[in-house]
Amino acid sequence: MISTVATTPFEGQKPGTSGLRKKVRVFQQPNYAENFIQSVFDVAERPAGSTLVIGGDGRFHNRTVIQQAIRIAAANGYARVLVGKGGILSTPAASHVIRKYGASGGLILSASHNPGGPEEDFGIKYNIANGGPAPEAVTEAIYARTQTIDRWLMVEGDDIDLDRIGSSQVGDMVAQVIDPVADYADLMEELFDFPAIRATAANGAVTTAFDAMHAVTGPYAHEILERRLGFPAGTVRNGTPLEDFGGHHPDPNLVHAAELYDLMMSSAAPTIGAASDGDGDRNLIIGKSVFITPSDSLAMLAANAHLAPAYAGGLKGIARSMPTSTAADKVAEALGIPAWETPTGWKFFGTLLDAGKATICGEESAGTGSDHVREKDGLWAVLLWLNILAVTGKPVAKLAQEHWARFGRNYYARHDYEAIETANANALMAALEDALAGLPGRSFGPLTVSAADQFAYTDPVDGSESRNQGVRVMFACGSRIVFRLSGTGTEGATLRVYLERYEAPDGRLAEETPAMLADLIAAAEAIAGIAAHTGRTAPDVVT
Ligand code: G16
Repeated sequence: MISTVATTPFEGQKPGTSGLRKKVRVFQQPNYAENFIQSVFDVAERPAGSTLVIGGDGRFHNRTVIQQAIRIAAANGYARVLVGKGGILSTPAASHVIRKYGASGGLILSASHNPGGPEEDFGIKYNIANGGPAPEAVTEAIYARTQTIDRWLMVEGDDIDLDRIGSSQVGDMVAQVIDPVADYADLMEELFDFPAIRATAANGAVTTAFDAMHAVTGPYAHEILERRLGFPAGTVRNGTPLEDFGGHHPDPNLVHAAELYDLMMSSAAPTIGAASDGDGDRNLIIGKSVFITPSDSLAMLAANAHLAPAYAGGLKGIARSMPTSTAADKVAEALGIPAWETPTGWKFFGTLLDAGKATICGEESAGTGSDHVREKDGLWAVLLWLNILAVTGKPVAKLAQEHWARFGRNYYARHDYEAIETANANALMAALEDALAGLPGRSFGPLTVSAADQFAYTDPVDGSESRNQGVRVMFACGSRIVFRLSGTGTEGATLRVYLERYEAPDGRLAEETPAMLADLIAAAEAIAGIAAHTGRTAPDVVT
């Protein structure tokens, strides 16, 4: 039986960089999740008889919202939902399942790298039929609907058993619980040279440590790295998904994956260390004694992708988000393929991938992926690295040195100032915008500004426009500072300052990053008045 539940709109159900992210207690309010899910169904393109995919990263509140979503989907005319066993589907696996089974879309329940637990974060993201995050036109329509919603629909009935693979009936809809790992693992086996990787795992030529951070990639990594590729048991660390990620912050960076970093800098380091985040779309890559920045990883993967079977025919193009370093552009130039620069947010890559304009995409925020799905993919990046290591027989540090000697090196860091007062952050950005016109020609220490603007983007495929995507300050020497406010936080505002300095192949390629960026750090403070606006004299996180 279908019930209609009267409701009133909530303020602020506006999807950010990647879906709606709020504290769990916000989502626990009666009607809060229901309003948002119903708004999605009210605006989503979903022909009669559609299939919906539902899965999440296993964080606290995941199972509750999945049961709600199933009841609401059944009342809204879906013919079938596919749900990952235990409510689990990594974000890239969900993207694959949407594509493989021809679903009209999917709900991904995750707050990604944000902490989990009753006092922490939750999120809901809608992906469209291509498997990728809904583009801005759709998220804006969803938001508009949340502001006028007056009812949501549900089929009454018991919860379905999320822990048993099989089908059950919810009203007229079939709810099918699927193995969350199998389809994804099969896809990875198609893309990469598993026999070559397996051989290096068997003879010990390549060793690896993968930190799943008690998040969603544990089951995927156990299956792929240990069972299918034969790396020894124990290769996957923190491999059991926990609702609160063991109390940790499931963000694969040098701060939150410090244990892995320490291992990789020690004499006991394996060939490669890697980690992924809450929902499995981000990656961290550290070679023995060498951290590879996400921007460099994108460039190095693109330069060597032809060594993996899926990319042996070459790449169609490389796309990166604007704040990501320009290292990948140099690779695109050498390969004679286009380089695309998009706003922050994986959703902006979807049109380029669908149109065959790009094969590999990446972001400074630890995301890399390809046209195999429409999300960034943490384990994909790790497997492509393993494939490259297996085929070349070279250690990560050597690959990096050779890359920089050929393309030059983009020293890079991101400084985050977290949970600052929203009003102060907005004032900082407004002052920066006001100052833009007067910046060209001014010098800050040895750096002279050559151009400064607010990044705007016109999608080359569908012509849609996105403005105010971050302030760029470019210097005559080729260095760059970008300022923008994060769109994924749940507390106050987070200011991100992205610093980049390029050294040509005949330049200083083997220096320490902080020293190389010192002048840019000082210039960022002088230009933006970070301390004056925020009261902070140092970033909370440096990645
Ligand atoms: C999301 C988006 C990414 C983006 C990142 C950081 O990642 O999918 O495209 O780069 O947020 O965004 P912001 O700088 O606005 O916080 P994830 O892994 O959180 O879904």
